[in-house]
Amino acid sequence: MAITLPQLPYADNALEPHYSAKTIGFHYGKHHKTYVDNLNKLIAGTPLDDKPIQEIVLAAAGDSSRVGMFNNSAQVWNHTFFWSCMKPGGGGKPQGALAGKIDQAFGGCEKFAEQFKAAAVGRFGSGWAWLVAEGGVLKIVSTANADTPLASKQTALLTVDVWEHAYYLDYQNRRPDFVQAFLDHLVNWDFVAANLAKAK
Ligand code: MN3
Repeated sequence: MAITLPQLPYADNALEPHYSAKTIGFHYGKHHKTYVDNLNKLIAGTPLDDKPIQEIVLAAAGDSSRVGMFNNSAQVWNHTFFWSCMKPGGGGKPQGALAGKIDQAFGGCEKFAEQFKAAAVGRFGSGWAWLVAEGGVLKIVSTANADTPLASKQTALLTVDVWEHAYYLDYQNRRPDFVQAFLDHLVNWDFVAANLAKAK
């Protein structure tokens, strides 16, 4: 069994009141865990069963015989990444080199926030909004369902999960309010800056 559910980087109630322990209980404890369990069934006894999660995602991406493996592995990777994109007392403004790159790409962090929110709110149905680096340039993209920038050779810097399971218990149908709270109170800019430092 190669893939395990990673530990959350904080206590399940640490993001309250913006993201409740109840939501974490279902989102991490049920949804994320189910992707891990499903993936382990799909890779058992195959050459991928001792491979790291990134390798499984890339091996399954674009392979029509491995759609289930792609969906479950990408969701495992996306969720693990998403938990680190938040921290207690997060939000505020990016600093240093990251702030410079954001200014360059979007014309300031307020403009970035507007465009990121528009991508998250405008994603029809289930999916994700991302800040990515590609060829040294920052971009905002959104992906449907399990799709991930990892499969598009983009370096993920930040993501927000906009599947209904990510926000419905706390925000019901108000996805824009969830994304605003994510930006104002939850984003872990130190994690984003560390991802940028590793980007090619
Ligand atoms: Mn989710």
